[in-house]
Amino acid sequence: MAQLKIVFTGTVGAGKTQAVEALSEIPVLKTDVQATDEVVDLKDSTTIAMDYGEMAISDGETLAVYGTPGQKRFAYMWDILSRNALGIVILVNNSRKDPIEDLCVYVNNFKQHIENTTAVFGVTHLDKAKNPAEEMNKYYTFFEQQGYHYPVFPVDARKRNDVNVLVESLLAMLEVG
Ligand SMILES: Nc1nc2c(ncn2[C@@H]2O[C@H](COP(=O)(O)OP(=O)(O)OP(=O)(O)O)[C@@H](O)[C@H]2O)c(=O)[nH]1
Ligand SMILES: [Mg+2]
Repeated sequence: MAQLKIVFTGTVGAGKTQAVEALSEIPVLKTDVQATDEVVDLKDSTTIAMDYGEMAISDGETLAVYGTPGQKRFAYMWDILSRNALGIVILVNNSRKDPIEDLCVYVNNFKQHIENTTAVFGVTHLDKAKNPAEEMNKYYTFFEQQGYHYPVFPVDARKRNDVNVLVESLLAMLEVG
């Protein structure tokens, strides 16, 4: 039987590895190495190939949860990991200089996969903002302007409940679809 899988993608430091760790019921297979170049200012390690975890969903089925690398130099993994995924979760690090531009990079790169399946969006690092609700408004407005009918949620990738909302929402959309 084909593996049921979803894929977390998005910018460097958005919390993809953290999200897979928050969700997974098995020890996460990680390919993080010590960060170099511009990533070093953000955090100690970065994903070079993938994160892999698993979680139980309804009917005793297992959902495979993959995280992609964020860095564009490892972008060849994006397509490989997304093949046959049920849907894509895009995480956006709101504390970066231009998170909407970041978001566009991933929407464009995963366009085909998103069109063939579906997507949900999670905005992370909102706790660093003075007014998180106001920050969220810029995403809602942007989605409306673009005609994107995808859910977008404020999330903290360190919190399982937050990340689970993304997964539940993606699975619910697939059932409806
Ligand atoms: N303050 C804060 N920290 C967060 C939030 N979400 C994630 N983090 C932290 O931000 C860092 C994100 O790191 P990773 O999970 O390695 O990010 P990644 O998206 O896998 O990054 P790459 O693999 O390098 O592309 C971790 O230290 C998380 O604990 C959030 O909402 N707020
Ligand atoms: Mg990572």
